[in-house]
Amino acid sequence: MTPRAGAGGALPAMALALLLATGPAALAQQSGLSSALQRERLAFEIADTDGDLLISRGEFARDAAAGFSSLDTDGSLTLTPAELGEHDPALFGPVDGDGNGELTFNEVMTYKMQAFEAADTDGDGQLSFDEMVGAAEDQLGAAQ
Ligand SMILES: [Ca+2]
Ligand SMILES: [Ca+2]
Ligand SMILES: [Ca+2]
Repeated sequence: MTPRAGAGGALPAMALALLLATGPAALAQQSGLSSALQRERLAFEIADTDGDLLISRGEFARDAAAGFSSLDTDGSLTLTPAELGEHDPALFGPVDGDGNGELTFNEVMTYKMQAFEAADTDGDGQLSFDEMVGAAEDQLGAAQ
């Protein structure tokens, strides 16, 4: 359907992992934990557009949508495996609700908002940095 490599250059192999990670964070996979934490902090601050040190559902959804569009290079509102680059099929499957091998915007957002609820351990409808880091660590642990 589309050329294999978009003109936008190669996305990191972990693009899907990043998109599907609980928070805007979860850059933790490639580097040591301390610098990963710094990057999570940065990602958190980017997502926290009103600067109240909490990620609301709206902020989370906006961040997820931005992540989706940055990956959806042909603007089809679906993510194909080619657009995702190298990725772990184990991450792809749970998100691909209808199992057709492509991720729609709705599939991704449904998955992301479930992740939000799971990460919101105190149930206040917002993610603190700690909640986000905790969820990212759970996810990394589960992915090992
Ligand atoms: Ca906020
Ligand atoms: Ca699908
Ligand atoms: Ca919370």
